Amino acid sequence: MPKKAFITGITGQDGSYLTELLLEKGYEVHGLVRRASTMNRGRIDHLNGFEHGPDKRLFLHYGDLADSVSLVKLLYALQPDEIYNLAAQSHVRVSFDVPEYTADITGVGAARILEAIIESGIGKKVRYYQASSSEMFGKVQEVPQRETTPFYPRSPYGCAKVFAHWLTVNYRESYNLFACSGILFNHESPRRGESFVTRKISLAVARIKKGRQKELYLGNLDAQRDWGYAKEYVEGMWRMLQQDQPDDYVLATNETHTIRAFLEAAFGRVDLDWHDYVRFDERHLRPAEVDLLIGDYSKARARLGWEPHTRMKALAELMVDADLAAIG
Ligand code: NDP
Ligand code: GDR
Repeated sequence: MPKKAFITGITGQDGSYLTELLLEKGYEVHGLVRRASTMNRGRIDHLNGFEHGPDKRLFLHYGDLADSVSLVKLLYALQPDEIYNLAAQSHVRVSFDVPEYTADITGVGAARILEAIIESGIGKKVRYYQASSSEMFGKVQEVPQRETTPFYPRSPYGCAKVFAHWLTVNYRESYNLFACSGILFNHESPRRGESFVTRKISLAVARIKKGRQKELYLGNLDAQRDWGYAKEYVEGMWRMLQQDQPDDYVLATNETHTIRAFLEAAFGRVDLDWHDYVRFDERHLRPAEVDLLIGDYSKARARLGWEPHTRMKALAELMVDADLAAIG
């Protein structure tokens, strides 16, 4: 019998890479999808051979992290071996506009799925992954940030993730659940949502180069981020659930760069000077900013044998190349 995984957020950046990885490993993959007025499956469309063909191992189920009963019913019916909770309102700036909604989905959503695990009776055998975030570190307390660094979130999103993170620890300790949190630093790819800064930049570079865009409006260029490649990070998620004991792990590159440095690398890829195109728009500023993120992934290296391979410049270049190719 193939192992069975259930993924919330399967239509997102990480969900799509994780689905590819698990299908490659022979898993049967079940994903939770939201109903939307336009199709939201662009990132997993290329896998639809696994939905219909002879090797049918990908199954999509309508549901929502806001709907507890559907989660209990699904988990009871599926009896998965592994659950990856990747769904979230994941945009930090937007979380200031919709704090209650962000708390409900990004925070309480994790409570709903953890309770669904207990209620459906699968708690003894299932392994659970929670998508925690470096955004929980927020205001700098320690550099580089590691598993033991105190949290000081700076956004409704960060606060919601702290709630979900501690609840995961609590269910592990209260119910002996095999529950892990991956505290992942920013990870990007050609599948990154277009409103996150790296993808916004790579897409603009491609459009500017092809004469389809003139300017790029951004906010704070001084923030420093530890950017890795999403495809490599989903491997770390999977490895966490294959250990003998559940635990929490930081995944990062241990390098940090400003938004300016990313601009330099992305525009440099097509021999343009970003100063000629980038303009300031205060709408992209946040009421409170996270100034500096740099992660220490030594625990993941030692226990999981996990290493990042793609650093910022290579990442910027592969994203620009992908957007140039997609524009044609
Ligand atoms: P995305 O924003 O690309 O994907 C989010 C996913 O959640 C989408 O599939 C989305 O569905 C789904 N979703 C949103 N709201 C609901 C809901 N109410 N019910 C069910 N599904 C919902 O995020 P990423 O792939 O980048 O990130 C994955 C997870 O990891 C998120 O929890 C994020 O907060 C966290 N994280 C991400 C990091 C990063 O750098 N990428 C770093 C650290 C943590 P739809 O397609 O319909 O919108
Ligand atoms: P972040 O990523 O907030 O770190 O959260 P984002 O790419 O949105 O911002 C990174 C930094 O860039 C600055 N910035 C801008 N950001 C956006 N989105 N748009 C702009 O125009 C812009 N101009 C400057 C921001 O101020 C910030 O400092 C991401 C998300 O994936 C979270 O879900 C995840 O948990 C964290 O990474 C780790």
